[in-house]
Amino acid sequence: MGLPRAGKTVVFNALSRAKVPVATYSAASSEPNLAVVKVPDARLTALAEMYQPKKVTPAEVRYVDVAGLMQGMGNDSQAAQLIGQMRNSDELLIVIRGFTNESVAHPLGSVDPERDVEILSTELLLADLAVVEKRLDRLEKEVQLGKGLEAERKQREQELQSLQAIHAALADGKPARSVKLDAAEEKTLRGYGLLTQKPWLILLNTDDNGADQHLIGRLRGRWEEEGTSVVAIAGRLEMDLAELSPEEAAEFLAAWDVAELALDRVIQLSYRLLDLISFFTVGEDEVRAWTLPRGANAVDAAAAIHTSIAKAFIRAEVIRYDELLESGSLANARKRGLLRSEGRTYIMRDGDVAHFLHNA
Ligand SMILES: Nc1nc2c(ncn2[C@@H]2O[C@H](COP(=O)(O)OP(=O)(O)OP(=O)(O)O)[C@@H](O)[C@H]2O)c(=O)[nH]1
Ligand SMILES: [Mg+2]
Repeated sequence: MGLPRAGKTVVFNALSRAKVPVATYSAASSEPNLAVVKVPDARLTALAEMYQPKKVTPAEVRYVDVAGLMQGMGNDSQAAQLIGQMRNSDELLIVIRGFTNESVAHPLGSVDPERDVEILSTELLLADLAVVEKRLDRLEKEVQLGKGLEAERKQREQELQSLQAIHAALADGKPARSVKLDAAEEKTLRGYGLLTQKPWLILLNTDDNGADQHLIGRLRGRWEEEGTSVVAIAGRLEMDLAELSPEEAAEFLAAWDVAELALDRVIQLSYRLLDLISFFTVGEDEVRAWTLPRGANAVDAAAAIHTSIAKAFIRAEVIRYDELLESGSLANARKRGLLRSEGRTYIMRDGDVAHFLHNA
């Protein structure tokens, strides 16, 4: 998301290696563009080299490229549709215009990335405030009436308290995610899809010659905290490079004196901000990365592969991917005692290679 003509579609094309037409003029269509992007992962590549499997399956991130958000867009139907599309996401990738381009007018007349993040942040806070106030109104009445069973009343009171805390934060200009909630409260509130509860990746879309490091420093100072990251990408350059073969792209990078594309880092960052971990399964048929929320246990991991494996779970054989690489094979790792046998409650760690024994 971002202001009109910030280069959202350009960044989307770069990330997804897609070729959605880019408008020189604001042509905000209400149909979002969708792309599924494979997450680059050096660990998966190394495991694939070891196993030479028929198939390598990386983790995926789904990107949605939406229309521009205008300041004070208010309640018209286009704004409502846009906000709705954002509410359904797990994370917001906020594209900020950092490039100068005489032929593309900035909707506010000048290029000023710090101002633009403030404006967008305010719009997102206001959108959340509207949702929270509406819900608070109803909830307060319901709590007063005190209908229902004891458990229901308790739950409503709990929700009221959480919402009041979030309301106070929002009114104070702070995101909903700044309010610490326990897991149960967070789950209840997640249903509202609050935009300031989601992690944000603030992406400065720069000129071809890269980012002003002072500006990046100031943006990081102002915005970086748990659940928010700032990163720069030369959107148009990377979109053009993403269309070339790897060899041609390497030549270009050398000519432009650019060390590497930001693209892969952006994809990895957008994955990591969600507090997900990857575990791997290996074999001659397939080497694959699987995605889990941090804190998931061995049965959750089995369920990610198939519910029948989780149901018939006996135990998991687990090894860290670097230990497996060092050992050269699972058989060697077993001989060296590195292959651990773990039960249902084992908490999966990022980079585990797992094999599940089951009686399904
Ligand atoms: N020079 C330069 N121009 C860019 C860059 N990124 C985008 N543009 C130009 O800015 C214009 C708008 O880019 P889009 O990607 O369509 O912007 P958008 O945010 O998707 O715009 P809307 O969807 O209309 O809100 C296009 O003419 C792009 O070529 C960039 O990094 N450098
Ligand atoms: Mg666009």
